[in-house]
Formats: sequence, structure tokens, C-alpha cells
Amino acid sequence: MRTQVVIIGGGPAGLLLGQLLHRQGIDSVLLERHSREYVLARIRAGVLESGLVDLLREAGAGERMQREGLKHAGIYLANSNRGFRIDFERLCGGSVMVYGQTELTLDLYQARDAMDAAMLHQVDQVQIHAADTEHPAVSFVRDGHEQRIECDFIAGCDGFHGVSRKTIPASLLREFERVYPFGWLGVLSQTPPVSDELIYASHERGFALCSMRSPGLSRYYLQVALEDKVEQWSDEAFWNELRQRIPHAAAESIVTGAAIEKSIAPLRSFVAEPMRWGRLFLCGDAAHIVPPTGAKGLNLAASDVYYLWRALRQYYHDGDEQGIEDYSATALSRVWKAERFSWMMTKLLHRFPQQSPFDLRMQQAELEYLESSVAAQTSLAENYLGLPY
Ligand code: RFL
Ligand code: PHB
Repeated sequence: MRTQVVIIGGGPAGLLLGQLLHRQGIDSVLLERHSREYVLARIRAGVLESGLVDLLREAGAGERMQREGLKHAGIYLANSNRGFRIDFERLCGGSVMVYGQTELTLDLYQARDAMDAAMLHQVDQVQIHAADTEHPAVSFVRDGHEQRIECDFIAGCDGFHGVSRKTIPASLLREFERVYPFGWLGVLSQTPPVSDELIYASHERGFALCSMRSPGLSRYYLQVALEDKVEQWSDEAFWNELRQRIPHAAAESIVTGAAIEKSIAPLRSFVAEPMRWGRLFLCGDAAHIVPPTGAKGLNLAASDVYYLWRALRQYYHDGDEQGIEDYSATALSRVWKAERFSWMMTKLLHRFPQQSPFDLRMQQAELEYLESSVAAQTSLAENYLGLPY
């Protein structure tokens, strides 16, 4: 079997890249370790920058998002019972789209089905061969049979635990990491959101976030200890804790209900450099992880996809390899800025185990500065909306 680009990973990065390439007449085969049902059961991101919104439209998968997505022109930041709004529209003239990663992934799957492009689920033992030559290949086992695909390029869109990054020789790869001493407990509930915009709440009991998926579906998060287990958190305990961490007015009006999903995710910052080895490109979570406080993970996957799509288009349409040569440096420059923003938001809003009284005053001063300064708010808005590609 032969194709132009093998895409490893059927998450948003792999699906979006495949769709964009197809519309430029570039063939791909997509390999996914899990079943489609498994991939679509994962509840993850919810906030899309306008760059990703545009790419989804370009990929021919933006119609439902256009209809059902919620345009948000601001967020609330709360500090105990005090709250203030960051007005994106007024500060920077932009907005984000609230639309679940699960829905976006479903739309991309349906778009790929519609064009009948090759997509193999439940593949095992994926291995990358000769990525540092002009004749790379990928082998895997499916239904007990080993198969091999020869190709021009390999896109490693297989997330943080995938094989792509691990294929790059350790002597050529540098990894940068910070692991945070807490996690996020997330709950999805079929209740109307407490607020028309997201609330990011700093509180002495820990951080809380009120988000949403649709007018009838809410998504809430609590900062929890790393050792906490989901089973320890009954629905009642979750709502009680959330009410204590958000401003009183929100706590009093919140509608609670049964959790339809509950999970704990650890928080980490991670970057691998470079993002290319010969004809293998890392894309999305395969190359970098951000803590979710800045809502940047999915959006960074999208900007990587954009740069890689542009590079491959240049290669196939114009015979120009410059985009391929530049891919890693171009993508990393945007990645590090989003890492900085996500780290800054995490540091600003969470309680850390070893925080000194001085550290607490610094957080307090930072939040008060943000509340009073248009310059500080503009910087936050510019980054939250997404830096240009
Ligand atoms: P994914 O989604 O992990 O997809 C990778 C796919 O590769 C498959 N795979 C393999 N396939 C074949 N062979 C192998 N050996 C394979 N190994 C792995 C996996 O099964 C999977 O299907 O990576 P991708 O495509 O790079 O997308 C990244 C995003 O999913 C991620 O960055 C975001 O979800 C992060 N994130 C958020 N990002 C935002 O932009 N805005 C948000 O509001 C936001 N909120 C979040 C988040 C992530 C969270 N969690 C749980 C980590 C909230 C949370 C709670
Ligand atoms: C979400 O809705 O899942 C979400 C929103 C904003 C974030 C993180 C997660 O910063």
C-alpha cells in the first residue's frame, strides 16, 4: 500500500489535517489506535480561537459549529466574591467560539466519511520506519495482520502518549516540562450554565471554572489534590465545593444536577524540540501540552496543522521545500507563547501547596492590577483570543 501522507492519530489534529490536505488533492491514510466510539466519548476542550474556526470552515466541516457554536465576546475573572469582566470585543475586537471538542471531532469524522478517505481504527503496534530518508513507511497490526504503508511524509498526530515523538532519537530531542502539584476535576451536567460567559475563579479553597457546551449543558472544573480519586467526589460534594469557590450571586443561582461525566486530569506544561525529524512531523499534543487554564491545547494543535498543511501544499503544488524546512521553528515560536500564557494563567489563579504569604500577595496584586488596567486586560484578551498564525 502507498499514500502521500500517513497520519498517525485520529484526534482533532489528525482529522483536521487529513481534511485540509484532501481538499488540496493530497492523499492520506489515517491510523487510529482506538475505536471511533472511544475517541468520541472523550470530553475535552470547549473554547475555539477564530483561527481554528476558520480552518474548520476551510476543511468543509464548519457548518454545524456555525449553527450551534456559542460566540463569546468576554470572560469573567473572579477573586473570592469580587468579579470583573474582560471584554474581548472592546479591547481587541474579537471573540472565541464555545463548541465542544467532541462535536468538532464528530463533524470531522463525518466530513472524512463523506469523501471516503482511508481511515483505519483499532490499529496496533504502529511503527515508523526510515523517517530520516526520502522513503519513509509505517507498519501496524490490524485484525491480527501486519500491514505496511509506504509514503512521502508522516504526520505524528498521536497525542502525548503516542509513538511518533518516541521514534525521534533521544540524542536529537530536547524535552521541557513542568508538572503542577494539582489536577482538575471536571463535571459535565445537563443543566443550564450558571453564567452566559465563562467564569475563571481564584479562591483560597482553590481554583474553579464555570464553562459550558450549549444552553442546556454545563461544564465545571475544580482544582483538586493530585491524590484525589473521582470516586471520592460525590455529585453533592462537587456542587458544595463549587458553590464555595465562585462569587455568591453565581453560587445562589447555580442549577445543579447529576453528573453525566466526571474525571480528573493532571496539569502539565511540556514541549519537545524540534517538531520535525526528516519526513516525520509532530503535530498537537504529540509535541506539546499546556495546562488547560488558558484554553490553548486544541488551538495549538490547530496552528501546527495550519503550518504543516501550508508546508505540504507548497511541496506538492510548487515543488518548494522551504515550508517543510521551517515547520518546526515556525510552529515552536507560537507554541512557546501559548505555553507562557497558559503557565501565567495557571500561576495566577491556582493555590499552590508551598505558597508563601508573599506569593499570595503577588497573586492578589496581579489580579487587582488586571482589574484596574486596560493595558493588562488587553494583553490577556489578545492571548486568550489567540495570537496570529
Ligand atoms: P489527541 O486528542 O490526544 O488525539 C491523539 C489521537 O492519537 C491516538 N493515538 C494513536 N493512534 C494510533 N497509534 C498510536 N500509537 C496512537 N497513540 C495515540 C489517540 O487514541 C488519539 O485519538 O491529540 P490532538 O489531536 O493533538 O488534540 C489535542 C487536544 O485533544 C488537546 O490539546 C485538548 O483537548 C486540550 N484541552 C483544551 N484545549 C483547548 O484548546 N481549549 C480547551 O478549552 C481545552 N480544555 C483540554 C481541555 C484538555 C483536557 N484534558 C482532559 C487533557 C480540558 C481538559 C480537561
Ligand atoms: C472547557 O469548557 O472544557 C474549558 C473551557 C476553558 C478552559 C478549559 C476548559 O480554559
